Amino acid sequence: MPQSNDKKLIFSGIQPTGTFTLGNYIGAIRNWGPLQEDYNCVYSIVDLHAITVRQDPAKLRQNTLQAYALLLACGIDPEKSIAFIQSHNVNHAELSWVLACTTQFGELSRMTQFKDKSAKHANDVNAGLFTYPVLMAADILAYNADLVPIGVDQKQHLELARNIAARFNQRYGEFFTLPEPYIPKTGAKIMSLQDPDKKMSKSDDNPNACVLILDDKDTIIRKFKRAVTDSESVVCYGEGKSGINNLMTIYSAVTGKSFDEITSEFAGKGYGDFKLAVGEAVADHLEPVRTAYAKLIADKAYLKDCYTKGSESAMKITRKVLTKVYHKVGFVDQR
Ligand code: AQP
Repeated sequence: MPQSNDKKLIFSGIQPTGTFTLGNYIGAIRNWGPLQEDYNCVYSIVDLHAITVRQDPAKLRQNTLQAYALLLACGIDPEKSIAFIQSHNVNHAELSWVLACTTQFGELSRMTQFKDKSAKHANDVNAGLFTYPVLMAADILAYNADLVPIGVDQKQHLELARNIAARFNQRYGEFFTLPEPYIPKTGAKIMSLQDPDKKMSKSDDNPNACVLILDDKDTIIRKFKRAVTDSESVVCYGEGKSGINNLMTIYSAVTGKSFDEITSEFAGKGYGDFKLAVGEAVADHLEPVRTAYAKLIADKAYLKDCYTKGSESAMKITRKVLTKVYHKVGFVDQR
């Protein structure tokens, strides 16, 4: 995985909390592949983040391997990018501790994801859930990343990472690059098919709320047919039409058509025709990912080779950064 000195560095991660949704795909992961040509890219399956919510250990291991295979199936080339599993690089957790000591309790209390997730998991509001954004800052700053491709839901966490970096620089001297968010123009927030005012999430309890990128064609079409819309029947983008707006965003993201083109295409047709067309377009778009995934997941030795090499490369970059950080904060040099 050649990393060139004259290219900017990109870091992004995704949690192995289940099969990726269409939201994860459109908002984040499908944008990662094309970036490999112009940037040094580091992509991680962030399993340390996943345990902020209770996980079944056997299932987590299985989900992590699946997520890694999906990463490659979605176009991440381990020869071009560093693709690794977060827990294989201890430097993330180590840097996280130092950064936690430059993060304020009040800042973390304002994070909307913490508020949402602590409400959803009221019987397990653990310290990891609270400090999640510090670990995310460490993920990014450990590479001095310039850009972080994310969906809109992670924007607040990225702003916090910038604040943490700026505070560290102010205390200890300029060191960390302030990372910029890289948010797609279309599809930065794909909404639930059953509650279009809520984002589509892997961990949604309602299986009809999200399309998983490994769902087969019939399942995808069925989920779109059941998608919640409004009582009108005109396919056009507008206020109070969050269900249709979401379906138009999805259709636009997979076909490249503009909203005006979509409205013309379905003029005089009802929502039923539109939902079917969205389902078919999404299923066809995801077909190559499903095929590539089936091949990759059957070759565990290849996957192991890729994630082992990935973590070795990731460790090399981040150890250098961490050594400098330790020196800056006043720890005695090891050698
Ligand atoms: N609905 C979405 N629309 C657009 N982008 C999204 N992302 C997540 N959901 C949507 C983006 O996907 C990347 C990886 O996210 P993650 O798995 O690390 O965490 P998340 O944001 O918490 O995603 P989920 O699916 O909602 O996971 P769970 O249910 O486990 O919490 C990020 O760049 C995110 O912005």
